[in-house]
Amino acid sequence: VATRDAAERKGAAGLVLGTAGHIDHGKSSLVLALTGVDPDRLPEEKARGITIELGFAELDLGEGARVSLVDVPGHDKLVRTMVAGATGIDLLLLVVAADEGVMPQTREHVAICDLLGIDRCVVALTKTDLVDAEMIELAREDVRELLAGTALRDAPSVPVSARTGEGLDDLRAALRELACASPPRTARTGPPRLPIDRVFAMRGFGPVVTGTLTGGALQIGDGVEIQPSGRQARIRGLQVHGVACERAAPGSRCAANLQGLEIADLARGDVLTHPDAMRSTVSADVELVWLPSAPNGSGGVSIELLTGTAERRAHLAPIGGEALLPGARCFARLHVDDGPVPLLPGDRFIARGFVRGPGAGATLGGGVVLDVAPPHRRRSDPALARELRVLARRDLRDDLRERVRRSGFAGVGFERLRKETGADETSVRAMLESLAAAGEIAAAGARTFVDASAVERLQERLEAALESLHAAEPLRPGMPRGALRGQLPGNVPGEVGELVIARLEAAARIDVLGDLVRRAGHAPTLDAEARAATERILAQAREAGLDPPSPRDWAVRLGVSVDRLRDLLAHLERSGDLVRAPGDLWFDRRAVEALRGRVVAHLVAHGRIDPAAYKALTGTTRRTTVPLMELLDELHVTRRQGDVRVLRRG
Ligand SMILES: Nc1nc2c(ncn2[C@@H]2O[C@H](COP(=O)(O)OP(=O)(O)OP(=O)(O)O)[C@@H](O)[C@H]2O)c(=O)[nH]1
Ligand SMILES: [Mg+2]
Repeated sequence: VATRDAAERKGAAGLVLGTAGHIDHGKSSLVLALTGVDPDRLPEEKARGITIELGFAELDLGEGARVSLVDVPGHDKLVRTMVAGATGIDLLLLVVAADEGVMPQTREHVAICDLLGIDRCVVALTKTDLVDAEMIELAREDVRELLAGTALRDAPSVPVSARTGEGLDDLRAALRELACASPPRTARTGPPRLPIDRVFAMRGFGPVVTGTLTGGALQIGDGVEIQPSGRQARIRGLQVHGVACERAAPGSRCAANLQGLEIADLARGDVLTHPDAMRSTVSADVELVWLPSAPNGSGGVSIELLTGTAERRAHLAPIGGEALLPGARCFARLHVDDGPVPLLPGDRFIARGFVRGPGAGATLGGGVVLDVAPPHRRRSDPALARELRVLARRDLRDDLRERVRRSGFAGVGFERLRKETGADETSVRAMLESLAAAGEIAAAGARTFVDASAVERLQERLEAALESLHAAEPLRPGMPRGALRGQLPGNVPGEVGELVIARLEAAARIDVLGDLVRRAGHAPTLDAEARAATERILAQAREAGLDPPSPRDWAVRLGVSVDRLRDLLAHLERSGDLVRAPGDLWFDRRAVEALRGRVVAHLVAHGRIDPAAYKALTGTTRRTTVPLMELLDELHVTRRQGDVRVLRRG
């Protein structure tokens, strides 16, 4: 408990601040001056005087505000590492050396941060000890121009020197103000996601992974899954900024010691999450910003995809357009060439080319993921762009509404909706309930959801099917439930079919009688010919008494088909004039009732009746006596006991 409190006090539930800026502009020196921690810890970093790997420290901004600090490299060959660091940050510390002003990686880093949706920033105009006030103002103006077209345009700039310490308090104050005013940029709901930026072994304890945690919290003992491999492990230990803790909250720099995996099972770029929380994909629909400095990409462009801490070769192609136009914002389909990548809607990504350009280095664009399970539609299909406009609102209700709508007659399961949206279970459930209450979607069974207008179309289909049955065969009382469901399109699952029938019944559009379904109020009707036929059947049944002909013989006698006769017999059974017995026999109802009276009287007198006595009571042969004995059993008059029948109690 003590360690957990320590971790939470130390900004575990706080925000992540990241540096950015051109090589050698003093990012790491500033981190050291602010925190007392040198983020450049590798011997190679010391020897070359540059940052190579991401560095981490905890920054106390005073007045209880603490943030995690991620220091990135400025080298133009290490932009991928910069993106991996910037991906988890909430706030930006843009470092510009006052003696040099805006330089190529200042531009590229700013473009990347803008594409990542980072909109809270403080600019540190550093190395002020080397220049006069005029140079500081020139640098300030330079930065203002650079930020003008971005979401960072209102960032305050603070002159500072890491060497003399001048301006550090002002910088701290500006950062504190920013931290207190800012909501987190990365998700604090949904499944925990730790995009892994480092993997190493702890002797005797197995592998450790580090990253900036977003989404939900992680706890010691949690079962976890590595994406995209799907490998499972358990969290044996957790640290936030080097302090052991029970639980790491989203928005913290965290290290997790894993049980059940080898170092070789893990790599930078993987995502640690809860089991079954999300899946990886090789295609996604995205909202793309193509930088003004990027080339015209007609048909599609091969890119290097950077998302989270992952790097992939990929392909981007415009949706609903012919080309990726410089300066355009459009929808695009992303295809990952070398293996699935763990993504959720709302995730940001950077697209880089393979040559360095004058504007933002090799960075061509970037954007936000809208759909990690894109439908199989042509990119030119206008419906695709229409759906993406809805998903681009990034509103869970609209998102779920659209996913249920496009699932059509098939509907979509709860688990799939949860995984495709990346929202937590409670919110998804609540939102679906509210959509159902509003009549926009319908729940089929416990976990399938289908669009309300799709259900209506299916209702119409079934009503029409019943209508044409009644018109074609007025004698038929209805359609068996299974046959009726068979009238639905093949992709309609059973629970949706049942929902449609239940809705029609609730709306009193149909009557369900046992296994039979009919249009509400439909009564079998007889035409003149059928009426005449039934009258002849009834007369002959009365005459035959307990010895009626088989349906086959009867059909011949009446000169109708066996099917037709069966329809007529079934009709007379429903009307109560005939009684059907096992063995495909139809008896006159009154003859059966008379027999029942005789059998009961016999049993009252003798307690039991054997087959010979039964035959005497029916006055017929075995052909009809055995079915009649079974019929009275079925009617709960008698009960079989060995070779004899006895009276059923009650
Ligand atoms: N005079 C002066 N020199 C500084 C100041 N800040 C940093 N330096 C020097 O600038 C050089 C680069 O500093 P770093 O902090 O390593 O720069 P960086 O931005 O982290 O570099 P990369 O991480 O490689 O992109 C070092 O020699 C520092 O001593 C400052 O405020 N004044
Ligand atoms: Mg550095």
